[in-house]
Amino acid sequence: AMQKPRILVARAIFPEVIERLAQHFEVEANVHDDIWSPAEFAAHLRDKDGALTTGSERIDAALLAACPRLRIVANMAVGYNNFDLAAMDAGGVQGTNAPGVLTETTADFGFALLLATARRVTEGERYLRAGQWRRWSYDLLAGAEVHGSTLGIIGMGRIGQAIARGGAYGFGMRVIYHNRSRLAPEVEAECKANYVGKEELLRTADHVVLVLPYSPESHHTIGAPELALMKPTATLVNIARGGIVDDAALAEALRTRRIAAAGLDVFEGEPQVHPGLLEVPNVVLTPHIASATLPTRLAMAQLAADNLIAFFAGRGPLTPVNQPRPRSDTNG
Ligand code: 8YV
Repeated sequence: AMQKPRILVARAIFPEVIERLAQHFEVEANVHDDIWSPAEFAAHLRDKDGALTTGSERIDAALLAACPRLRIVANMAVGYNNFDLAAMDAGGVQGTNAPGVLTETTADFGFALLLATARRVTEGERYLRAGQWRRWSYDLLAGAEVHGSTLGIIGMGRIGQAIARGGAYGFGMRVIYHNRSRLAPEVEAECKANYVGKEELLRTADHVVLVLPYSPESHHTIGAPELALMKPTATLVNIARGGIVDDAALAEALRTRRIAAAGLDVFEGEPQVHPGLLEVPNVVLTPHIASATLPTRLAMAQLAADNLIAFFAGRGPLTPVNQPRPRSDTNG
């Protein structure tokens, strides 16, 4: 009889998704969410044909060399900067991500951070909880306008477009965007968004939202030179990836009020957070939760599972991120 493919589920996820995978595969799941070093991850993966990962497991040439049976890694995330695509292409390993299902939820959270940052929501809560609230005053925790302001979006994929629509239709914002490539005119019109260069965006926007994928090219898209271009009243929101922003430069810009405030869901070296960011009051910090609603996380997990099931059924992956050459069979 044909052996079922062996799948590793690298992190604790929804039991119903693991049960579904178990109907198709021989599954080893990290149900207790043990913390694995890269070497331990490799040890669990070495006899597997496929894996479901969550975006923090590095898939590179050394790992592929240790896992000769591996054919596919399905990321339960839209981002896939944990994949070394050149190594996966060369090694014949399919990568898939989980786009679409988290778009609106993640855009919602972009607004949660933007509103909390511009209107100083968490500063206000800390002030109240510390017993400092004695009386009304005209400028107490005065923030920046959101409605009618200029929203600058860097990275105009699905999530960027959802944020543009929310800003334009929900808050009457003037939306400008920068992206590697310009959107089709009908998409620009639907998002009410105008394409501008990065410098113009940084100089003009009242609120800058980062929603671009992380790659060596997008490393430190926002550093000291870019922060220097921004308005002193501007806010910066990062819901993309740590490493898109130079966190040390941002902490300094917040400390010196070079910009007014920032809202950050992702960090360089997370879950570590740059100590300079923890010291300044004008930053809202959240632990990488922009996609965190249970319906959305379930849809992400199901899409990762769908990719594994379709791939091993010979129907091809649903949401591939590379086109690997076929891997030579080394099962013996
Ligand atoms: C995930 C994310 O929660 O989709 C992404 O790219 O960053 C988040 O939605 C995280 O990657 C873990 O899966």
